Amino acid sequence: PRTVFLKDYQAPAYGIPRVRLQVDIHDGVTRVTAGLNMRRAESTPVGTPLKLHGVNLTLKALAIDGAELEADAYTVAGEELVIHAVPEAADFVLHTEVEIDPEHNTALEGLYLSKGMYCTQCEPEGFRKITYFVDRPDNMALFTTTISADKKRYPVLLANGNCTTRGDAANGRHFATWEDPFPKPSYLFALVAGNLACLEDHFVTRSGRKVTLKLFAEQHDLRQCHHAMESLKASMRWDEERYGREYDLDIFMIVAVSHFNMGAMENKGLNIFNTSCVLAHPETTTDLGFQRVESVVAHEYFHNWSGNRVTCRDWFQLSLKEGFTVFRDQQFSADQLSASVQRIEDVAVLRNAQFAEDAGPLAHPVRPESFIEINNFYTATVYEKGAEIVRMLHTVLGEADFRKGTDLYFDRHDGQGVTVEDFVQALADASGRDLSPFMQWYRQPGTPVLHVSTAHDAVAQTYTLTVRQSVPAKTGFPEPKLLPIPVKLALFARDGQPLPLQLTGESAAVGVERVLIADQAEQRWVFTGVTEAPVPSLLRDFSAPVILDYAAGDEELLFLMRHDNNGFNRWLSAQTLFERMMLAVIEGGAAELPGLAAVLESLAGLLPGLVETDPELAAKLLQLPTENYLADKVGVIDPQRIHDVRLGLQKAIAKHLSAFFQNQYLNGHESSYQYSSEAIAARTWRDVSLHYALLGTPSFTLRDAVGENYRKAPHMTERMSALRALVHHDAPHAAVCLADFFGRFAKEALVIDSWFAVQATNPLRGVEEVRRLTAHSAFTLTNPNRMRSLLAQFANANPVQFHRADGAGYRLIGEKIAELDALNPQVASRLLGAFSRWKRLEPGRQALAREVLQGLAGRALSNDTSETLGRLLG
Ligand code: B3K
Ligand code: ZN
Repeated sequence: PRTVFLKDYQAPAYGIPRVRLQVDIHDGVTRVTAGLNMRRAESTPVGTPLKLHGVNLTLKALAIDGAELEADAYTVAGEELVIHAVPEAADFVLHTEVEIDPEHNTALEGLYLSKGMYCTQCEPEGFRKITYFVDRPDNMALFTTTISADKKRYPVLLANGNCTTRGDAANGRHFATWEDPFPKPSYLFALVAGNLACLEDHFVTRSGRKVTLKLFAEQHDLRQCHHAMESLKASMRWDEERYGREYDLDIFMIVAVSHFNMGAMENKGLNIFNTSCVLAHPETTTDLGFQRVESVVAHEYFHNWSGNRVTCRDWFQLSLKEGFTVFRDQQFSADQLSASVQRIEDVAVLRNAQFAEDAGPLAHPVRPESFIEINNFYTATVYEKGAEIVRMLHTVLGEADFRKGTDLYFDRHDGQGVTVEDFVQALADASGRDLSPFMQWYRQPGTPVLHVSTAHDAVAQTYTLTVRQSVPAKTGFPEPKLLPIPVKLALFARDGQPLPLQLTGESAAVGVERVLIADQAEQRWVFTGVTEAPVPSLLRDFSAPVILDYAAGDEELLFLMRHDNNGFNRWLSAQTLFERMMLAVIEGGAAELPGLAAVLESLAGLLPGLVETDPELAAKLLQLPTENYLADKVGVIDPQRIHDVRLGLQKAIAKHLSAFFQNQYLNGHESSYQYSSEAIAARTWRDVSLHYALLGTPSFTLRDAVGENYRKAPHMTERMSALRALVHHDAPHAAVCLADFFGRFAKEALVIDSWFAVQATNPLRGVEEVRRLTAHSAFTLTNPNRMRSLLAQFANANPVQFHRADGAGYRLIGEKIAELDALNPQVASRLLGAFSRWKRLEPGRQALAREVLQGLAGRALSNDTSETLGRLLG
């Protein structure tokens, strides 16, 4: 395996501006014929060998300008076809014919078969599994694609762009030709052949063009496609209004497939989606599922501009399109439902997944400098931290200048493959601001810590914030440098009112909320006219992806939890308080949770009112920092202890408010499903109150009610809430309900996934249960959704069982990774990430984990998995 370095970037020696592709699908073999218009780059000397990427291709014919190549004119070596005898003319035509085997493609990259339909996944380097090509994002080509297949079995034939011809052929076959008028990199190529039903609608763009919208799925899933269609139309409108981006083709298609490595893929005009990100229906899908469909549909749609019209020069720039597009989909989702809840959820993902990644052996900069397998870099860092960098730029510039900047970016670079520098430069040029210090955020890994201390001077009436920053140094990376950290803040008087903010040297106060940039090793901000010591509300809306180290008193945090007018910071204050209490016991050796009585009293005072005004915030406040999050805050991890202490705090809250939680659950009831922020808020609260009610002193009435609510649930959110409660609290009728659930939804693959997941995440049951489920007739490693629903859920979302002291959890997952790696390296490598904390485990577990990892290292593994393993062990 070869390491690729950003510093070695060179433009391609030969380009392919035009492609004519013919894909003939037959049982057992697919023939791909390509006519490639080649162009030698001006800087490439005449006679330079032509190198094309190709993997798992059987070469059948090769010709240049109509003349078949002699066997000694080329070599096929590894992942390359090298043609030695290249014409002198700058332009020539290369004809290739290859055979491929989609039926046995379990890696789900390139062309593969999913439940009887052919589909593709080409990002990042899958196109080379379809035909020989310059398979890199800086080669932009015009594509014409003809597909032929049996007409009865594959009546629907799709590719990018517009369908220009279709017709019948001999032997019951038919064909369709698609032309994409926009030049694109090969990673955005897609084709589909299958027996699919279609939901059709249309959208009129702001300039009055009518765009046909088609959503393809299996016939019986069609009724579950309406939410995705509504989400698509909302996204198209939103991108026009918020970013001035109009859709550019006459047709936009989404195809839902069951076997997919990721969520979805933004192929030009022909998005291919994991069914889990398309299908949604109240009977089968929870609120979380509905929200995921909405945000992924938006994300892929938004890529049409941030990714497709303007793309990446090379894969090191992946965050150019992903960070920006995640930021855009987060903004969109915030506009659809509740903005502060959206921010809480996004930050929870960031703090749980990305901070963990940045603190462990898989840490890398948002723009990596090197990789072996680029598939390993579709990470929380590239996506979520990348989005946070764009958010900081947005915060610093403000909406108007940010929009000027994105307009300039899209305009200036339309049709190009560009770099992160180009993006930041466009924002800088449009706003007249020097944003170059922000580039450092792309270059170094690690989560910065922002240390804040405060001092109030009653005589001078000043309030001083002293701000220091530190970034952990990481082996293998250069010494970290200072970063610009936007700190959005407010100061509250003890009566709960925000104070006007005036810094020394300013003639007047500038509002009650400000963004100040911390960009020095240490600096001071002195506010004047501050008569009494205020309560600082720092890092509002999480204005930077940093760890805030401010020794707030408990009473300050409780105050902010109750009075802050920034909903996000109310949540963050509660999280900080809970975290501190739990760590005092886990790490600090305290015998019991410090300050518990005051916290319980405060919650008792706060919750009844908050449930009336903002039930979702109430629910979020009670979702304690996760076990994995806490594990990242301690030196040596004892997963059992973390679990026990966290459960202890939950039980304390549950017992203190036992009657309240029970009443909340028993007095509420569920009716027909509405997708609105109010309805979701009510359901989320209902679920949380049920969980706490069962942890308190549940009455028989409550226990009966849960079973009853499971049975007569009007929608999946209610049914799943009840089922999870029964299973995770080991209720007597859990087994009966699980069996009922399986029978009821046996035909709904995504629901069966959740049936596996609810068992995999049960903290009371462990390895044996999961192992038993791997032998269930419905389980398979070849479908990534199903595999993840059991194994990834167990390894990542059931820490106390995965980390069982005898190492059985490690052995099970290790064994499955080995099996999976032979089928699908990409998802196997990702599953291995569950071991990212192994070096910080207490010695006993650490030794057991090491044994499993070393066992894997002794096997022949894919590049994907061996790169990840190397970093874990290294
Ligand atoms: N761009 C795709 C990523 C597919 C990569 C597969 N390894 C999904 C997305 O972020 O929109
Ligand atoms: Zn994306």
